[in-house]
Amino acid sequence: MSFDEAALARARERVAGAERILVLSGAGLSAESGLDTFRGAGGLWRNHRATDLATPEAFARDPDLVWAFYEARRAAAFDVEPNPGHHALALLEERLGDGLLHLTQNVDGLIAAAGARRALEIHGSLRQVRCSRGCSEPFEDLRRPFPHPAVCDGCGSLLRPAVVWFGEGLDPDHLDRGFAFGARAEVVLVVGTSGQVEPAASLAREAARHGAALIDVNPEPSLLASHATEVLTGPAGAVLPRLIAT
Ligand code: BJW
Repeated sequence: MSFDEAALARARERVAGAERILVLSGAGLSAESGLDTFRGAGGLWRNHRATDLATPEAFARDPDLVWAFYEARRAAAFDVEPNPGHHALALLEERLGDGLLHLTQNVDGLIAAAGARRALEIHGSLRQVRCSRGCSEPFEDLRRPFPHPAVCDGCGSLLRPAVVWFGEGLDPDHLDRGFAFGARAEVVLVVGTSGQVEPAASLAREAARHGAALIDVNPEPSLLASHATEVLTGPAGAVLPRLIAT
């Protein structure tokens, strides 16, 4: 870990003094649980272009390929445990109650497994599937392997993972809540995201624009670091427990 202790002390003071904290997390939060991130060395996209796997067009073209990718992701996510970074964020939620809003881009369910009850999964969940035509609500299906091809009871269209692909809108309620909360947050804590994907990154940037101190926890520089009040260069599992310690 290479951040300086003074930066950690300043960030800890901001977190301890804040009544409203917006958290934006990404794949790096789950890296220490053993899950791959998307970009960078060893990332999930290393053998494929994102557009070959994570778009509705890709699913329409080759549902078997897309399901094979998600089958592997589901198997990995269902087999791992939350790490100290997830537990620290769950503890912070318990401490702040309605004063904390956690928007996670992660689809692995690990923040809930750590005991956090109210994190919003803004890119969906690997634990759920849904009708690819959108005729009904997503529902939980943890079967392994998922019996693809399986079809929607309502309309007979293929079932797909209930995640948000490129070109698809996020839940407007999640966005409204995120932007509204961020506009009045004192701290926006950004953990384990490259900040390359929109509109997730804007949720953090907008909070900072409205005056929140942005604290970025990441072993590598992220696109959000230039907006940061404090950059804590290190892995979430090591940094977060110290950041929230009282
Ligand atoms: C650690 C660590 C450790 C490692 N501890 N850290 C504005 C401008 C330009 C483009 C757009 C725009 N608005 C919308 C777009 C288009 C597009 C987009 O963002 N494109 C960009 C790539 C340019 N966005 C969309 O299409 C979104 N929809 C939308 O906006 O709808 C309206 C609209 C449509 C079309 C046009 C305009 C508007 C939807 C985005 C959905 C993203 N979906 C995915 C897949 C989800 C399902 C799945 O999981 O398979 O979500 S893509 C993938 O990226 C996944 C992630 O949630 C997301 C973010 O990645 P994340 O979490 O940041 O991971 P990495 O790998 O990038 O970074 C990991 C970080 O962790 C690194 O920095 C490491 O250093 C760090 N790290 N170890 C802490 N131990």
